[in-house]
Amino acid sequence: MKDFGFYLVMTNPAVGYEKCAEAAVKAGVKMLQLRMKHVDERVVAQTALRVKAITDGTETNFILNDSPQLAADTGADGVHVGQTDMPPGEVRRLFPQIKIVGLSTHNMEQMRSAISQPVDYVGVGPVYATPTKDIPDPVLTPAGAGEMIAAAPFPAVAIGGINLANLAEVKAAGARNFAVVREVCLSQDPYAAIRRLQEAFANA
Ligand code: 3NM
Repeated sequence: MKDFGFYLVMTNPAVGYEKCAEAAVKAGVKMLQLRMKHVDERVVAQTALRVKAITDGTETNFILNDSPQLAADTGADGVHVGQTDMPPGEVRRLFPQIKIVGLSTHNMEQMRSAISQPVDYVGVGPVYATPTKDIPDPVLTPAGAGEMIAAAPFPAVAIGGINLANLAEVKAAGARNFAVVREVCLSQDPYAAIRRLQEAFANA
């Protein structure tokens, strides 16, 4: 898989999941993740089907967080798993119809392990402190994230506490892809928030 630049992770968008997904598609975002925590599986499935309807036939890949089964059931383009979810090799074996498999990594040891697994991309975080995760891993700092990114033979996505103000520092550390939750999901105008981030990253 090629580098994709900006990756939007949707958790509780201020304007709702559908409007936020529409903004991402309009802005040409290549990777869009649905990340609903502490929500009934039926609600996740319903929301996933609505997001999929919005991304279908566009250049936006729809990635579901955590659950390979639900990703397969809803026809998502991909699934993103964490270190305690189903391992990527098992996802590939059980759900060959899922095109894209991503894995979170939080330190160099996990990156080394990811390199021996059938993943399309990895998350690298948290670059900065973030309240978005219930139990965040230790902060990597841009330099620490940069070392992990340099070791990755596939796209690596910097995540955690990234915003317009620190984006240039993240790029300078070696990130070619980055993801945010709050910087877009807290906005009443997600399209404008996405465009600002895309432009700032391109110009950094
Ligand atoms: N994963 P925000 S940090 C979903 O370290 C997620 O893997 C992380 O949210 C990791 O952009 C994180 O609001 C939260 O800080 C990112």
